[in-house]
Amino acid sequence: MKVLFVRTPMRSFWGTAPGYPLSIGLLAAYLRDKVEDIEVDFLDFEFMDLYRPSSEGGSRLSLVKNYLVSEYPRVMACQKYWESVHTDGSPIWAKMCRDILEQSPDIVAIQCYTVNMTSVKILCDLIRENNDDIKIVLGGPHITLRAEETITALGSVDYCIEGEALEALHQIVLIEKNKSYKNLMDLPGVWFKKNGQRHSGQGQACRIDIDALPFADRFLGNVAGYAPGQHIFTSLGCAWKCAYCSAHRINRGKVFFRSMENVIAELRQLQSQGFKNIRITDDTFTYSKKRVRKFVELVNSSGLSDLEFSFGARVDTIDPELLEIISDLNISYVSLGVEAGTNRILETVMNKKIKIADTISAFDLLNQYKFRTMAFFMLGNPGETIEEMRATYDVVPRIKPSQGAVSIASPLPETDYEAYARKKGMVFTIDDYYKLTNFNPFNHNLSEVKDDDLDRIYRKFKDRILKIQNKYRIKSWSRLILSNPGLILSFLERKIKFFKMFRK
Ligand code: B12
Ligand code: SF4
Repeated sequence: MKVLFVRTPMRSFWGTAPGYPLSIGLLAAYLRDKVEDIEVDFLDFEFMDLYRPSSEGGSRLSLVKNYLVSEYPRVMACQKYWESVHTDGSPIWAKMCRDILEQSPDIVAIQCYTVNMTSVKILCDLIRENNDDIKIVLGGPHITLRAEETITALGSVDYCIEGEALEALHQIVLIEKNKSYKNLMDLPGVWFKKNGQRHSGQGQACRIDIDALPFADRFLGNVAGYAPGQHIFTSLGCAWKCAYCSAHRINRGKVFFRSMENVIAELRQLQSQGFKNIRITDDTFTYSKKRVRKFVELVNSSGLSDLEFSFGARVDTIDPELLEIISDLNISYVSLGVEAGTNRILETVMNKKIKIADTISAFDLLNQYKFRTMAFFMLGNPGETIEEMRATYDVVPRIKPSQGAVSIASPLPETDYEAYARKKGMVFTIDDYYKLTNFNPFNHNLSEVKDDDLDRIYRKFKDRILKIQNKYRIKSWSRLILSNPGLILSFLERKIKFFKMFRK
């Protein structure tokens, strides 16, 4: 029995080195642990050489120039290419299908984020056109949010797993291995079709004991090309309910904590495997000071102090006591969602439960303690005016982040932003979910500002961020190269690969 995990490309369209997918590593390790005689593999199409006609992105030379002068033209060229492959019958899908069939899997398990869903549909239909026997299983955040819609819209798919997928996938593998269908209705969260009718097992599966899970497999697929570092979680889920985010829906508002001893055991394994940069994926790592203190103590007493960590925090969890605790940790940067510059957007529109004063005092403190920071901003929020966007723009020099990123708000499924978009007549389905990237001001503008104005502000914002970023990059590259000269080679390799994609 062979299970082939698949990820369709997304970030590679923008030339960003993708990270190794933690959830696929975990699912693979779980299956190997539970099922005898199983072969598990991973085809990561983020590493596909995407053929890009010069008419779509400009010549190689202009691209290099754009890359150096301003990020904006590059981002727009990439967005245009992304849109064209979803509408023009691009040959990349047939190539993916061939690559999958060449591996002769019994089950193809595809990871689904909303922005990938149009490509997932194209790919599943192609697999089915060419092969009747392979079972196709879908899982991931989009399926957790829209399982019924997906199984209804995708005739080619056999199973959709809503929510916690480890045990459900294990059971599907056993059923397919033993060719028996008797238990399907007993599987919580599993959607399937029988005799043309769709069915679902009872309810959504709950998270299982996370301390009992095997550690994620870190070596599936094309390991050499991934962005340096590995992801790890110490908790799953989020207790807040921000209007643009679906994290709280995915875990139904609950937060599941992993014991710090178990986290440390996995970190030891990562250290022994040669990983140094660790990114903690928790929605809010700083949720509990008590847990953070324990984490820092255990890292330092377990010979792990050479590891470098980055993590996400809410600005309202940053205070001097927390910063004293994490001062004993080797931190590359702390990520924070700044999002907007006015209390109206933060509180009324986003339901962030923070004020702009909280953001400013958090950054002042982080800067005072000399932590490097990564700030995330959003433009195009529901009902946002041009003055409110300006206020967000003006926050950047006030808080002085080390790095930043700006997105156009997108109405993701099951969020309040989606409800707002629908009221404005913007309804997205599987055929156009690809439009929901955070990079395009023209596809899903929820603000009061005209598309062209939003585009202009977005462009200015990107330039401002790029300036900060360049300063930061020079500093951190020098630091990295001094500590690991081999990295410069792998960086150059990645950049050469990226520019080659643009050659005719
Ligand atoms: C960490 C994280 C990232 C990391 C990924 C780290 C990594 N390399 O693994 C980074 C920063 C790279 C990232 C990027 C993006 N992310 Co993100 N991310 C998260 C976060 C915070 C945690 C995800 C996680 O790893 N959880 C731990 C794993 C074990 O649990 P899980 O993801 O729930 O997975 C379970 C099931 O979903 C399922 N499953 C997952 N994959 C698969 C695959 C198969 C085949 C099957 C059967 C099942 C299955 O099984 C798992 C075990 O039960 C979530 C928020 C959240 N709390 O869920 C957002 C979240 C998933 N991200 C989101 C988004 C939008 C993105 C981006 C599109 C952002 C962007 N504009 O670029 C990209 C897309 C990345 C991609 N396609 O490759 C959205 C997804 C919403 C949606 N409707 O699609 C979320 C929910 C946050 C939000 N804004 O609402 N992300
Ligand atoms: S934005 Fe952050 S704090 Fe808000 S709901 Fe999402 S994960 Fe939670």
